[in-house]
Amino acid sequence: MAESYKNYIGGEWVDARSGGTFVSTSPADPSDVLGEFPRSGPEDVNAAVEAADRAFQEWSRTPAPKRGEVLYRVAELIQERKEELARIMTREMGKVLNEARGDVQEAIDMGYYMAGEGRRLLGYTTPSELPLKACFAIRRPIGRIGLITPWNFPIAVPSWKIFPALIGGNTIVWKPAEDSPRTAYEFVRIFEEAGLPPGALNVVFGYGEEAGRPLVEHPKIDMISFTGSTEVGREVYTRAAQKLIRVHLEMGGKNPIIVMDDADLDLAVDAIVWSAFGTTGQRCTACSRLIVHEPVYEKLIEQLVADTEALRLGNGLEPSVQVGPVVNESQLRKIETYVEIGKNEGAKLLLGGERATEGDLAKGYFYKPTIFVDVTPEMRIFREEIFGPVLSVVKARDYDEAIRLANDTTYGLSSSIFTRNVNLAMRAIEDLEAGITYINHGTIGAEIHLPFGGVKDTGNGGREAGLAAIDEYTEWKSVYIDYSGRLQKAQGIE
Ligand code: UN1
Repeated sequence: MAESYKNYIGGEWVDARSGGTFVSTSPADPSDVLGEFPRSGPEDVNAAVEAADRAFQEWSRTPAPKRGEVLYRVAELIQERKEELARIMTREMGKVLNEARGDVQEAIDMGYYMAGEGRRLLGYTTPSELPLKACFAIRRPIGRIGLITPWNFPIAVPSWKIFPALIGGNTIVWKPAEDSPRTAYEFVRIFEEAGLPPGALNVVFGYGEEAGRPLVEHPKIDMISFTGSTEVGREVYTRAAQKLIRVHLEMGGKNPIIVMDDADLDLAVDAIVWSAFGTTGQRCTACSRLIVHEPVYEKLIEQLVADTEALRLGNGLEPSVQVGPVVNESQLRKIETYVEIGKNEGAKLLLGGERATEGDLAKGYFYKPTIFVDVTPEMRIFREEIFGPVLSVVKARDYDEAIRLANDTTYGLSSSIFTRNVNLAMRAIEDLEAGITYINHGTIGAEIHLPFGGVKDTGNGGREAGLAAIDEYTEWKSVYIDYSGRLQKAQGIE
């Protein structure tokens, strides 16, 4: 029997009103069950939003430095439980233990960072155009915020949203991905233990259509922050537009690495392997397009294939494993479909291109790291996000062509160039159309105190993490204090 877990609403642990449940299992071995979770619907979402609404008065009026103290305790507890959380994460969504630790570390970092923001939350003062009048701008909470988060960073990504939302004085209803509810549960327990007031953070488990959609549409939800596919994000945006609320979207990527002929090839290969096949290619920042300057093409590919072939697949709990399973069966099918599409489009499959089924791998959803060459920009494997261990390689004659190819995408999250030429590196920072550009580093590994997000169809203009997070989760109020004792009209009106 699977252990059963509940929603967290107004500080109480409760079942779904319908009594429905779903089960979370390990992608490395589906017989390993992580628990049974409430399959929430509109009534549960409504109860959670009402709880967030009731909690708002108190939490939003708690001085920000005091809110920060709660966040600080949360970060400390995550730190204490880092290993336990990482192990549950690896079991539940498959990423290798080392990477799961990194995922938890992002939450620790974000917790401390935003706890400190409680003593800043800086606004500004500025002179008035009139005498005897003061002006300043302050940050106010937005209200009740709905969060919808993915399974691929089941603690890090929620932490990028929850910590800044809380420090800003908002209350939250969170709908975590149905593929990583147990990890979400463990995370929420820590907020409870740290003494966050009831209702400030509520969690409803379940599916997008059943629980996510009513959250987006709920009249008392003042903002939605969503990380996931561009397809779903577009729907969230459209529905939320009816209510004219703020929507933060973090979506797909088709992130390129450019390797120029003067690059350190050993370094480039290490970075490509890490960016394309780390987290089994399931990062929104993963490198899925490699653009290689012709003179080093043969050499780079040879080395890349050798290193990729040597990667060890398996259960991420084993320390020597480098690549875990993909998250579930439907994701596995999607990858298989794209590999067939790539072959039919005429790309040349150099490596992988099939499930890995040796020994224990047969139990789980393992897919061999896959490399396609002779890819052209029209091909779907060059254009569409696969979210798996599939890398498409193209050749470029020179820097300008490499940039053109890199930018020939509807996405714009991360990007990278390997070159020792400082002029080219600086030009690439200007030329690459992306929210993140790395020089001599792969496309993954963003740090939490810098803005994170992308251009084009990757987002809708916002950024999370860094100082940008404070802007996302607060609203500006401008204040004018006239101490002249007479009616002074602005804009010089007599
Ligand atoms: C994501 O894939 O949704 O930059 C987030 C990175 C990580 C975060 C990825 N720090 O790869």
